[in-house]
Amino acid sequence: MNWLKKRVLVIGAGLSGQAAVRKLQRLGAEVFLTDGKALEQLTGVEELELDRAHLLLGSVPELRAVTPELIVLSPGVSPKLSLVQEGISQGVSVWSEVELAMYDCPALCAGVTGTNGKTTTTTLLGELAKRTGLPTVVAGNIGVALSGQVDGMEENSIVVAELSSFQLEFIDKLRVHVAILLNLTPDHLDRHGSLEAYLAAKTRIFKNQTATDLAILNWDDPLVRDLGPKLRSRVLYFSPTSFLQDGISLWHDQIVYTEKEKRTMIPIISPQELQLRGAHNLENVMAAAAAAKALGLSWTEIAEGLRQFKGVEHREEIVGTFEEILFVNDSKGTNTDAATKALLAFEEPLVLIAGGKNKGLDFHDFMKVVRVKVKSLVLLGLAADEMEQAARDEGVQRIIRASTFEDGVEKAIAEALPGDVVMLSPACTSWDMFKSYEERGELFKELVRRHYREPI
Ligand code: UMA
Repeated sequence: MNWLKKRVLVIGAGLSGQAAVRKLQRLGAEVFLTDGKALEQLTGVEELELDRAHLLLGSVPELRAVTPELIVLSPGVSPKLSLVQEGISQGVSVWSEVELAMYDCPALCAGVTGTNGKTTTTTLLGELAKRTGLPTVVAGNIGVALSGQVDGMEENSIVVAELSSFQLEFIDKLRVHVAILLNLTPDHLDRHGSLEAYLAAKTRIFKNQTATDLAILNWDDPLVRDLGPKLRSRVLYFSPTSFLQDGISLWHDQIVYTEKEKRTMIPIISPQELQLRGAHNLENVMAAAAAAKALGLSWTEIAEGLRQFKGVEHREEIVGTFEEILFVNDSKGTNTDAATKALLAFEEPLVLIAGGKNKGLDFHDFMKVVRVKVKSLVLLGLAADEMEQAARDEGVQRIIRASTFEDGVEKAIAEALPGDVVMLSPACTSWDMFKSYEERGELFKELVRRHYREPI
């Protein structure tokens, strides 16, 4: 493609948009950037080398004011935007930022999509992929735009990409050599309109696969399982609940790889050896292991990587065991769904620290799980009253109120006995007390270590 002076309109000036602008400028294109926000509301845009004529901020420009040959769409921007619709109707190509990032990248691409577990699986697969010794980049929906990260990569390198439905909706030639689809439950329906449309966007991860590529599918998810026979690529299933004659599943408390035709069964690792907890994480582990094998690692190398993987920071992250009490930082559990999953991942008696700023969720269903799983509930933050009410309605017995975050951690420690788990999984955002869930999680870890006089 000849990029020189090609007129390209980038919509959205966040992480993806800014990375796309930089890449397009390197390619020699004439780049226009638009965003509904004004310059003062955006960060980083001033550092882009764009003059006023090419920065169209604060309102949606008319297509004819730009006459682009290509539109690059940030994932958070709806394609229903009139500008995009008009472009499509006039035959202008629309690419997502990941398409632009990868269109000239010869590296092997391993992509992860699904409704839940994407970040854990992508991070784990990234760690495993690094064990190949090949140059490896981990990026995408995980919080780092792919454009800019993959420049200069060669054939003998690996891109591990977390891909959202928004990003996949506008891929064109992007070939994902090893593609994982973890699961599909209704999500982002406001954007996609229906479950079918959401599924269609997710399955675009397989769009450009060939017979030599690999699709890794969840056997336990009927929507995902049914896709198998329809794909051009090789298919490998995984299942933590049913034994598979071909694929990755559980056999006598071992994660095993089986191949019926070759009559082989290879034990990979026992779930007990993993630091990740919970049934949902078994899915993530199986999928990442299957992909890592396709990237060239041996099962022994994969097992070693799995054993060492501590999880994603702030998501069911093991802080450590102090005086026989296990501390878990799940600060990323900012909604009731995520916090419920975290609670279900542990068998031990739990002391839960919850609360913060409510996202508008109802806490009653969550408190039903708390009643069964949690021995002491420590509540703090803006949502504490509302959470206490829901907890009382659902019959939660031991509820303790904390005045500050520090007070909450100390009260939780005081509640715990050897063999217990103390977990921060707030089911709320951090914005009443912190800038981000990361800051909240960091303070939790620091307070725990300080209490036990561990070096921080
Ligand atoms: N904007 C408009 N008009 C609109 C909508 C948005 O101008 O109609 C502008 C906003 O004013 C803002 C910019 O677009 O300035 C934001 O673009 P964006 O929402 O695409 O955000 P980015 O900063 O580019 O981040 C995106 C992903 N965000 C979304 O998909 C919403 C990030 O995923 C991703 O990490 C990043 O690209 C790098 O690849 C986040 C996410 O929440 C983590 N993803 C969703 C999820 O996981 O559920 C899909």
